[in-house]
This record gives sequence, C-alpha cells and structure tokens, in this order.
Amino acid sequence: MRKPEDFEGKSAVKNTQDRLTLVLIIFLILVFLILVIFTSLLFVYYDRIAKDIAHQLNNVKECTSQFENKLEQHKNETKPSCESGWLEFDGHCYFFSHFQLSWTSAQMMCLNRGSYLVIITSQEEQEFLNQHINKKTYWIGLTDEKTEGTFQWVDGTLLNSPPSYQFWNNKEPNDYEKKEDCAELSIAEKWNDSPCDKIQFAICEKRPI
Ligand code: GN1
Ligand code: CA
Ligand code: CA
Repeated sequence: MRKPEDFEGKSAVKNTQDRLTLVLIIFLILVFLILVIFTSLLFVYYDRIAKDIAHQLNNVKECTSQFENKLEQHKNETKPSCESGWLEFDGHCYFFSHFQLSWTSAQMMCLNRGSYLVIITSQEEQEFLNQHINKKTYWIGLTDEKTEGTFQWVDGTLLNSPPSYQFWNNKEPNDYEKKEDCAELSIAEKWNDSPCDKIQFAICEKRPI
C-alpha cells in the first residue's frame, strides 16, 4: 500500500521537472530568437557595407572614365597636325609640290611656306617619301654647290656627318658634265645629283605648329 505522502512527493518532483522543461524551452526559444535577430542584424550590416563598396566602386569607375576622357581630349588638342595639303610623318609635315621649278626657286617656295626642302635623316623617312613620289622626280634639300663633292643639307649639316643616311642611286653622285650640284629623289626611289636649274617638283618639310 502506498502512502498519500508518496503521491505528493512524486507529483512535486513532476511539477519541478515540468517547470524546468518549460524554463529550458523558453530559454531555447529566447536563444533562437536572439540568434535570428543577431543574424538579421549582421545581414543588414553586411548588405549595407556591400552596397557602400559597390557605390564607391562606381565612383572610382566614373572618375577613371572622366580622367580617360580628359586625357584623350588633351591628347587630341595637343596632337600636332599638318595643315591641309601636307602629309604627316613622324611628327613632321611634308608638301609634295604639284608644280615644277628650279632647286633655288624650290627652296624659296618652301621658305615662303614656313618650311625647307626636305632633309632626310632615316630609312623610314626615305621610305615614307618613296610611297608618295608617284613616279615623279622631286628636289630634296641637299646640295654640293658650296664645295664640289661635299654634299650638305639645307640646314648646314654635312651629309657625311654621322649618323649618315644616304640613299644614292648606283654610281651617284657623278656630277655629270660637271654641272650637277643639287640632289633629287628620282623615279628610281633613290637620290641623284642633277643640274640645279632643272625644272621639276619639290618636297618641303616642316614641323607642325
Ligand atoms: C643620267 O639615266 P638618267 O637620265 O636617269 C645619269 C645621272 C645624271 C642624269 C642627268 C647612270 O640619269 O647621273 O644626273 O642623267 N645617270 C647615269 O640628266 O649616268
Ligand atoms: Ca656636284
Ligand atoms: Ca647625277
């Protein structure tokens, strides 16, 4: 036979267990809620940071693009360009005359145009000129009028002073009949000395303004 105190004792233990379980459940729910709130706050915080970074990145991109545009504009504004009728090569402008004249008149004509008879100082320049002579012969700014056999460019540079680029045709200069003191770029795409009073085309060269 069980005593009534036994029942009371067991019921008290059960009540305590139920209460503990309830407290535990409430505690777990609270922990869960705190975790949910904390995670949500973290999410909101990182989302804001991500948006902020994206915004900054956009700003940087915009600044870069504006800088590139300004740079391009500056390049275009400062880029040397040749006036109409002149061809540009390696920062210089070239005029291929469409009329014929003596070497001295050609030099005057170039001076009047703010230029000089072409001075050739590289293989590339020679090749550029050859691309435009169109099977015609042109005066260039080279002469041995001052001292026979000593060719000099119109700026006073001696042809033989290094680095000396020379594109004479075979057996030229030959001072044919002792009458040839002015150099031409001939149809053969090479140089020849010729009589200075010969009438032919001319190439002027100048630096762009
Ligand atoms: C000769 O052959 P041609 O006319 O292109 C001469 C040149 C003289 C030129 C005078 C190999 O050239 O040196 O300057 O006549 N070429 C040769 O017109 O003698
Ligand atoms: Ca000569
Ligand atoms: Ca000659």
